[in-house]
Amino acid sequence: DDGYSLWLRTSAPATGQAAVTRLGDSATLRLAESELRRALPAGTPPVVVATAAAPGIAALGLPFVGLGDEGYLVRRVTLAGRSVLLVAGNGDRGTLYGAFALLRALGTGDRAETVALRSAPKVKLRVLNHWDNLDGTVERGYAGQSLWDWWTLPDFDDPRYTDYARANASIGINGTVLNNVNAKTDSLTAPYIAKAAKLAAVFRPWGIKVYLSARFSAPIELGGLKTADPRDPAVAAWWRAKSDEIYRAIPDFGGFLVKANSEGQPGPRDYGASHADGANMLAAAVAPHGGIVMWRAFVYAETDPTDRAKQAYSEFKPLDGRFADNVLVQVKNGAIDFQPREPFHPLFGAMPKTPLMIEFQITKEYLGFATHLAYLGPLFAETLHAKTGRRRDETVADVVDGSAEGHKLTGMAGVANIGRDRDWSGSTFNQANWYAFGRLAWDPDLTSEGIAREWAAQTFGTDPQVVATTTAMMAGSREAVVDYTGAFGLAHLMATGHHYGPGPWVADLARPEWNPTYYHRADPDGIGFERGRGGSDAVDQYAPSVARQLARPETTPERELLWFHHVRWDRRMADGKTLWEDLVAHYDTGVGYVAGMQRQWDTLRDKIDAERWQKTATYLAIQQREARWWRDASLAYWMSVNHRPLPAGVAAPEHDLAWYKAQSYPHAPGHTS
Ligand code: BDP
Repeated sequence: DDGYSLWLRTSAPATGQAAVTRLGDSATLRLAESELRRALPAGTPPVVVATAAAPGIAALGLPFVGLGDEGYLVRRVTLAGRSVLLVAGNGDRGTLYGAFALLRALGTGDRAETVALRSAPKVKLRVLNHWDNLDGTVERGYAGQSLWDWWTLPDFDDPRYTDYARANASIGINGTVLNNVNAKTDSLTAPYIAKAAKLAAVFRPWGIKVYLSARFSAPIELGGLKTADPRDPAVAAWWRAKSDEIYRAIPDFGGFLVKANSEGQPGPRDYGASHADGANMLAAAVAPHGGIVMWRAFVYAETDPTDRAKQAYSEFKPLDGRFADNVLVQVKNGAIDFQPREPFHPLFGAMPKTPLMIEFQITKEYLGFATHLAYLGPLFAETLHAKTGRRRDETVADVVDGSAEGHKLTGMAGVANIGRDRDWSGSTFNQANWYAFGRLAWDPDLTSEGIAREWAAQTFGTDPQVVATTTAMMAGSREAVVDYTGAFGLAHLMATGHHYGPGPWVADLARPEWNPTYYHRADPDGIGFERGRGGSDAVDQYAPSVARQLARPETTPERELLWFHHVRWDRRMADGKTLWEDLVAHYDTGVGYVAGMQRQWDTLRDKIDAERWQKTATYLAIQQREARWWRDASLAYWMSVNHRPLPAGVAAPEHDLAWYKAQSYPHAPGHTS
């Protein structure tokens, strides 16, 4: 088993298939029918696939109200005198999601006789962001080349495009941004619009819309204009015409994603205009077609290096209320950059008049690439379930799903970990992160444990030992990465360029906030970035109650201590040990967790097919070696700064600091191009 089937394993034997009847006809309903036919176990009661409007359904009096276009019901009903299992939504897409939900329920142990489901997505736009380049490489992608073969599109319809759409539909993803946020203008030229249109046609019946990352300077580069100033009528007219052209080819085109004035990308600030000016100009271009703009808040300017973590808030908070109705501001889960642990971004809850989309990174740029086993469900859920302090019990999820302010346009974006590797995501367990993103985008209140169980049962089968063991491995795996790369809220400690291994000593990069030393601020006495009131005062970007808690080290959760405070190495921690002792212990806990996963995986050797078992075992061995590398290199460096001995009984780093500093991996995967 090469992992190609993801969590969608066909269980129907060739004979004895369940009876599936379809009421109504559309490409999407036909897919719902065929998905059930291919996977329903023999012996399932007769199934009827329909929409609420089909003959005979309304008379059943089922609770379709509130399900919207995408929600579904699965119920045992009597239809024309027959007892059947009805799978139905108000619209075709709801029915398709219902079909997948039924298969998921059966695949995780529910019985067809008693199954009853009713669900609607809480978030409207559930979108993958592909950081895929037109040359086939993927920025920070660790699962091979891009799935999109731009060269042979639009002629060649690779069957993988359909399989991709099917997998996404099965977890409720309804949008995909095809190209990198570091965008090239070529993607907006006629040939590339035709290529995107082909993908849109393949994805459409699966309920997936296509979006494009737009390069803000395109009116200059493609249109021959002298400026891309959003206030210039010629610029606005160029984007209107470009949008009209796209919509002629892709009538249901979703809209644009924009990275502006960030890491060298052009944007409205180049002309003294604001992010709102830029976003609204593009929004006006797509509005007549029902399109939207996802405008990223990921900005940090060279001119203000005092605290990078404060910049997005400083720039965007004053713009609250100034964005057009069809704009979402897309905010990373944390204020810096997808680190193994970040406190939730202070913008969540701080821009009540603006729909904020949350952006997670599914690809593990800072969590060991494709090789390390790190289940991100806990990372996603930790942010979504964090309390903003703005209103009683308000969570980040409430802001994202619109319930906090009544926003109807809502969204969640995930930077995809999908590539051409046979197993799509570089490893079997990475598939779980794609899966978890989709499920949480559908319902941000789901638990990461529940999602892990669902995924494991569908991926490896319902054998209780397999499910228990794999989910136990997954449960603490992200925390293990936190531990062996740097606990207590340390962040941005990675080497330069490839972001793979450790580089806490790096201090010589051109901009201050590119250097790990900028973030950890270790000195002989202590470590951590002071963001309290005596420091950068980033804490006051949070709601007053949260800010009060974070302002002092004594009341800051230990897991975020060094993110918010510079404290002494010999500070007493909750467990009575010093910070230094505890930090060392966490490195060992992280390394030990990986060894534990190896032992757990060994017990499944006879229960999992050889190919998936072996690859995972090999990757765990790589992870074990590299966790040790992170630990040893980090400890060697911290000791060179604090001149403290290791606590008794702790193993010394294998090599000296110079050795770790000398390691370089210029050809590590996932580069920027
Ligand atoms: C950083 C990545 C960089 C991306 C950037 C972004 O290292 O490759 O372009 O995020 O989100 O984490 O735009």
